[in-house]
Amino acid sequence: MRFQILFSALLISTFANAASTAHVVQMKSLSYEPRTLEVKVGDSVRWKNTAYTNHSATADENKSFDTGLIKKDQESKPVVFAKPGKYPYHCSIHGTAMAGTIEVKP
Ligand SMILES: [Cu+2]
Repeated sequence: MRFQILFSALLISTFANAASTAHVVQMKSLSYEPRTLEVKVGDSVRWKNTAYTNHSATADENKSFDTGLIKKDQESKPVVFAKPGKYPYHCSIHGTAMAGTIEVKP
């Protein structure tokens, strides 16, 4: 009986770890909301533009991800984060005035 409970708990936690979460960051007039988003390895992030002007989400380092320009009411394709670390990014139009970070936890 005790073993069964333990086994079920193990199964549940295995599934929980395997499931990835789909996050959405909003692009406002000159900011990302939330500015810093914490995700887990394997999670995906989409950027949705709720402002009037075009924005992108472009990784600072080597453009490791780049949504391209997203228009009002449109959203990017999902970007999957496979490695832990901090991924600062900015808007290719507005530069460092519009910046955010994705923090990927193991
Ligand atoms: Cu912008």
